[in-house]
Amino acid sequence: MRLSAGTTTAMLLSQCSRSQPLSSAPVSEPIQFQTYKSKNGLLSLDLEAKAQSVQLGSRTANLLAYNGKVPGPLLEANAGDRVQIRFTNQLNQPTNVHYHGLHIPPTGSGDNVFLEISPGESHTYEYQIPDTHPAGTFWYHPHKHGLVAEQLFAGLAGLFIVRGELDEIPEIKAAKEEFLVLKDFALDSNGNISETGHMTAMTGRAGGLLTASGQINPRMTIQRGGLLRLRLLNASPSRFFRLSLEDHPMHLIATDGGAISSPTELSDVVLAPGERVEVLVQGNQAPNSYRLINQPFNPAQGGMMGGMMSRNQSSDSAETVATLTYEGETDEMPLPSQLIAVEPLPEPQTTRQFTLNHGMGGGGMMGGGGMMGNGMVFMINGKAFDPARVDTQVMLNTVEDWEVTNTGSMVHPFHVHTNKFQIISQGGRPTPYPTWKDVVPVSPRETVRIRMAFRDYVGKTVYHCHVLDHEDRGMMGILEIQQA
Ligand SMILES: [Cu+2]
Repeated sequence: MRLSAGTTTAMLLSQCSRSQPLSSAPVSEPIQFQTYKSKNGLLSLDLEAKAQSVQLGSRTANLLAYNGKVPGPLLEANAGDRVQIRFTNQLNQPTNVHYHGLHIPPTGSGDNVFLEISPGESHTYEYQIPDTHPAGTFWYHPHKHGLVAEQLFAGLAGLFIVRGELDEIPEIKAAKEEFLVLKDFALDSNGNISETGHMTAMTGRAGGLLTASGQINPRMTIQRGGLLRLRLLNASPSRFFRLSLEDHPMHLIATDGGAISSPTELSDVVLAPGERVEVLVQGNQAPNSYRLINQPFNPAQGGMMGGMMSRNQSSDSAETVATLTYEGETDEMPLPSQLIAVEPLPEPQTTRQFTLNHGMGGGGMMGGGGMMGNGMVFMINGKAFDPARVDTQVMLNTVEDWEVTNTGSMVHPFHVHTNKFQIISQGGRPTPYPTWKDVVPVSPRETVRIRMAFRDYVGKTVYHCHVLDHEDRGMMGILEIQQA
């Protein structure tokens, strides 16, 4: 799969990274979250989206926040719990809340992205997390079509942790836990979100200020001999991250949809927008400081777009996103040998094709002179999103393969709501072992084959590109899951 392919690139990168400038802000305070946990099987809270002044390092930033925090509060529930979120929209534009990665109903007051909550209005989200739901790192963010990139870029995102079987594995239970919400910002001299310029039509908005859980280069600690469980979320609307931790390999234990079968050692991790991983780090080095480094990563491949993307993302040098320091000592904790078995999905009944591309509004495909235009439209199978059209109908309790082909010039991270999937092959290479995913980056000229079982819920949901400017400009389709 992609992660192991990334390892090879990482070895090349680590060779060139030594000659590359590395910028590090001073190490700041440890990460602190406002946390809401479920009690007696119920996670209940008020959640408000509102404009808010927030401190980002030395800058005061005028952002949009959930409950005054950027990132929003950390929500934590167990498989089987009920969730009640009394949401109020105090923004000056419509919004809603998407529960990214959760396997819950896409309809009613569940993970319903067709809801539109007007300024000043409230809505109570109410649903049950199934008993069989995997433990994992999920998140919530706005999903009102046309405004998603703008609202997420301004700060509206938070973690939603589901606890379960993975958390009960003794080595994992004993590990210290850190939550890194990786997010870029672009601020003008007044601390307002800057105009992101004409290129965002193409590449998606990105900024040069990199934050980890709302801080710049926060301190994380590990005990000598101990284990650190790092949960990483890329909550940026279009920026990719390529992360490595100095002198410490990362041991992958979970992908988007939960645990993998056994830990896999990685020298670096690539995260497309929307993706998550969980890794274990062993405190087996000298008790110094070690930087978690983001290498510049260019998601556009080849040609002219490559140069444009790197300028737009203004990250020509590697940057420290967090710093690991040693504190205290413990008896040496081993890595777990087994996690949660991931069974391959059964053979599909149906195979479908999806083509990702872009063009100019009004029909003509993009020409050399047209690519700066604001009329850029992003499409799936030649069609831009239409809320009144069902693009794909599937039957409940069936398995399908989707072949997603990118005929455009930028990477498109393909995301499906409601049901997670397994990557069968990528660019013709079979995936070495199954993992649970809900976002997969599809490179230009590449086909990715994913396999999905439609379980438990009927109704309309969506699939889309997680470069959210692309989604807002049409790269989304409606999936209807029908009762057999
Ligand atoms: Cu895209």
